[in-house]
Amino acid sequence: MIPRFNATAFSGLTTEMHKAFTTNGVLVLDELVSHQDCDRLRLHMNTMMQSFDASEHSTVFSTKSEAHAQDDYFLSSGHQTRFFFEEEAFDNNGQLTRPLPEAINKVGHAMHDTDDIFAGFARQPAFKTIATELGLVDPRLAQSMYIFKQPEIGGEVGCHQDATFIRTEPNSCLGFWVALEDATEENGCLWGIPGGHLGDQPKSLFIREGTQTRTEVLDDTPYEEDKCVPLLAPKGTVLVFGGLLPHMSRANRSSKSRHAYTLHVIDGAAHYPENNWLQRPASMPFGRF
Ligand SMILES: O=C(O)CCC(=O)C(=O)O
Repeated sequence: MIPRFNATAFSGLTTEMHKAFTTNGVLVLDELVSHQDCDRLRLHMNTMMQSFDASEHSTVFSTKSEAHAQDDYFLSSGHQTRFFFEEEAFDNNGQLTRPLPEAINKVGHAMHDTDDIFAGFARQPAFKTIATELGLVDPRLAQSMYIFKQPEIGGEVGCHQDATFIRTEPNSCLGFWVALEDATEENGCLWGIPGGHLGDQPKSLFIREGTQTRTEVLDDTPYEEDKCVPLLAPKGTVLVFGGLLPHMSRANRSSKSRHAYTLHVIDGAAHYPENNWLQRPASMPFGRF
């Protein structure tokens, strides 16, 4: 069983926390984020949605397909705040089947730099401490997402490793997944394979070539999904996991949403290849905490 730690008064990783991360590849920190902060982020996202005009962009995003990857909208989202829809949010005529706030899949990938509220949240001292104590010499904020996992239509996210999408040499990708609402099996919590992070490279690489992307498979053995365990995350819990941890989430067919905020950090001391999909303009390098 994956241990859980109460992190209300977090001041640094304990030996037990270190051990849990090293052994399982994921650290479960309950109450690291206050309920007030969770509510503040949700409220702010609600305001952001009100100024978004869906008719201008109808990119349908699905992690099951790579069709999205061909789209400039996605490839240029690494330094902007962009909105992506649930796959089932549109009918056959391309019309939204529900109000915008219930149709969005996620917002990404640079709110931690483009928006004051998200910038402040992402730069909270606890995240920096964790990144540093887990060995990142020069932690840099690379990517963030607000994930809605909408009631009834929240799509599944297939098993993957984040180091497929955010590569450094050597691997240094570290994810912070923050439950802004209770994440349960019912509403599509994250699942992970304890100990599945122990290889030295991801099974595949998501490679950018100009305006195109492709996936290069390094190891075609399937993920051992039967070994996945639910990573239950009550509101305020933060899951910390490295780029090699295989993880996934199932579709949300329940009536409850499952909002989450994710931040991915890399080590500025490692090499960030130019064929990563997420490329920043020279004027906007990955920032520090
Ligand atoms: O929140 C989810 O359902 C999936 C998120 C995820 O896989 C990720 O952040 O890498």
